[in-house]
Amino acid sequence: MRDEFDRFLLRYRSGLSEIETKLAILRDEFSLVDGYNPIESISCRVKTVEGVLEKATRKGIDLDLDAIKDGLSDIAGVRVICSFVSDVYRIVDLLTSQSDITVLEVKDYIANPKPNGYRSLHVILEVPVFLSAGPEPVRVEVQFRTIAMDFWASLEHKTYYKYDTQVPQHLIDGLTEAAETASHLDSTMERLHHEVRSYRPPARTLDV
Ligand code: 0O2
Repeated sequence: MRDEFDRFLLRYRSGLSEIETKLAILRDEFSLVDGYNPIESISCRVKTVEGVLEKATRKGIDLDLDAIKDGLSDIAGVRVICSFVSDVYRIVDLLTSQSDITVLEVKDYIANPKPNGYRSLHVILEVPVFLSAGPEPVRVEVQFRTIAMDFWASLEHKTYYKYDTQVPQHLIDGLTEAAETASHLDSTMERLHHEVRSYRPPARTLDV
């Protein structure tokens, strides 16, 4: 069973490599052609066997590989951190319009934040992985966020982990307020960024 599970997870690791390569190519091209890199970082993880079994059990999914494959969308996860909200949408468009990518679901928590203030854009997609037996579609969850959204989500996650869901109300309120501040910061930074990018310095005259 363990061997079978390791083979099962290998597909997800391969799917992650495919997506990571696509994103790295976009990042490198932007850096070269535009002189500007819209992607701050890309991180990938495949859930552990224990993590997969725990989530499947929690969601009432049968513990067989076919049911797990159908029932869980985040066995393979990629997180893409962008500088600005407009970069998030630009990279999402460029990735999801590639001909070998099938988009299964988009959850836009930037346009529609969660009540606690969580903001990110999640895309669940399928990418083909070419194994010895032929191509196989592999499901990957890609989370896109800005630096400010990531800063907030990391602290919120740590808070819930530490208090084991019994988070005091003043911390919940503080986090919701901080989410508003982060959103405001994103808007301000985006505006400043556009102004700086469109600035053309006046032509210098030569003093002879
Ligand atoms: P981990 O450890 O990050 O993988 P799902 O539970 O995925 O089947 P759901 O809740 O509809 O279904 O999915 P959603 O809303 O797309 O959220 C999935 C992932 O988004 C979470 O994975 C988190 O990584 C992140 N996320 C969603 N909501 C929040 C939030 O309020 N705060 C923070 N910090 N992260 C959030 P996991 O499996 O919960 O955790």
